Parts: sequence; C-alpha cells; structure tokens
Amino acid sequence: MAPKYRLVYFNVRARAEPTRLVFAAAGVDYEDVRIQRNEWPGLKPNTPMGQLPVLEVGGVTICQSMAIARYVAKETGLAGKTILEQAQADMLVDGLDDLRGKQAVIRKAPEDRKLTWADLVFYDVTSKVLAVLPGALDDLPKLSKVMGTVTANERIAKWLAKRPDTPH
Ligand SMILES: N[C@@H](CCC(=O)N[C@@H](CS)C(=O)NCC(=O)O)C(=O)O
Repeated sequence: MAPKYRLVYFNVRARAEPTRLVFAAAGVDYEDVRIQRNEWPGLKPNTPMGQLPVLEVGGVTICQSMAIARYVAKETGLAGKTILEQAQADMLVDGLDDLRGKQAVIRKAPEDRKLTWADLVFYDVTSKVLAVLPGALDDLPKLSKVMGTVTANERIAKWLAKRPDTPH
C-alpha cells in the first residue's frame, strides 16, 4: 500500500529533518520526496505559503516545518502523553527553534524524560553544533545521554544509516 504521507522538500536535512526523524522513530512509512532546485519555481505557486517543506496527507497540504513535525508527532504518539507533557515538548521545540546559536536552552532542557519529538529536534539541532564543536557536550553528561538515547534507538539508527548524504 502506498504511504499515507508525502513529505516534499529539497535534498537537504534542514527544515524537513525533524519530521523525517519523527517518522523514523515512529516506524511509519512516508514518501520522502526531494525535489531539485530547478523544479521549485514550477511547484511554488501550488504550495500554501510559497515555501517548503510541505506535507500532503488525505488530500490536504500543510506547510511550516514545526507545524508539520508537531502534527506527525501527534499522529504517531510522539507528541507527549499528556497535554502537559505536550506543552513541555512544545516549549523545548520552540526554545530549540529560537536557539540556532544560543545554548542556554539546551543546558536547561530536562533530561530524564521518555522519547518525544522534542528529543528528536534536540538531536537534530545539537548534532549540527557537534559537527563544528565536537566537545560541546563534554561537560554536559545528562545531555550527552539524551543524544545517546536517540542514536541508540534502533529505528533512528536505521534512518541515520540510510538517509541521503547531504551537506546540511
Ligand atoms: N517557517 C518556514 C520557513 C520555510 C522556508 O524558509 N523554506 C525555504 C527552504 S528552507 C524555502 O521554501 N525557500 C524557497 C522559497 O522561499 O522560494 C518553515 O519552518 O517551514
């Protein structure tokens, strides 16, 4: 059966990767459509806000990367188990999104939680920091543990091994 979800983005990790990680962690199939730059002008007018990524599901197209990731997290049980846990995950994701360069929010992230999409977004952002600053988590053992928990996840490990090798 064809996958129910179609995620359309460029051939990079960037703004689509949190959603790809959520699909991977949930073990849910989706179509990982990676368009070429020269295809974009033709597609742009048919997207809700003239930007990628978009997610197509059930005849509906949604955009905004965090709205997409949050929706998929809700559908797949990775949004948090209670409304309050969902608010905590949202808080971390919003903080991580603000972050891009600031690190305080990472230090304050509670570490002893079950896997939610917040851990996956944390992993995605922090792995970029670690690529340029390999020792960034050396004095932060609890946060290193979060990274370890994500990479030890069998489905995530499979995704990391098979995802296309792109510059970002
Ligand atoms: N806030 C949006 C930003 C989306 C965005 O900036 N998309 C860029 C690629 S990362 C894009 O579509 N650029 C092509 C264009 O604007 O024509 C999100 O998080 O999805």
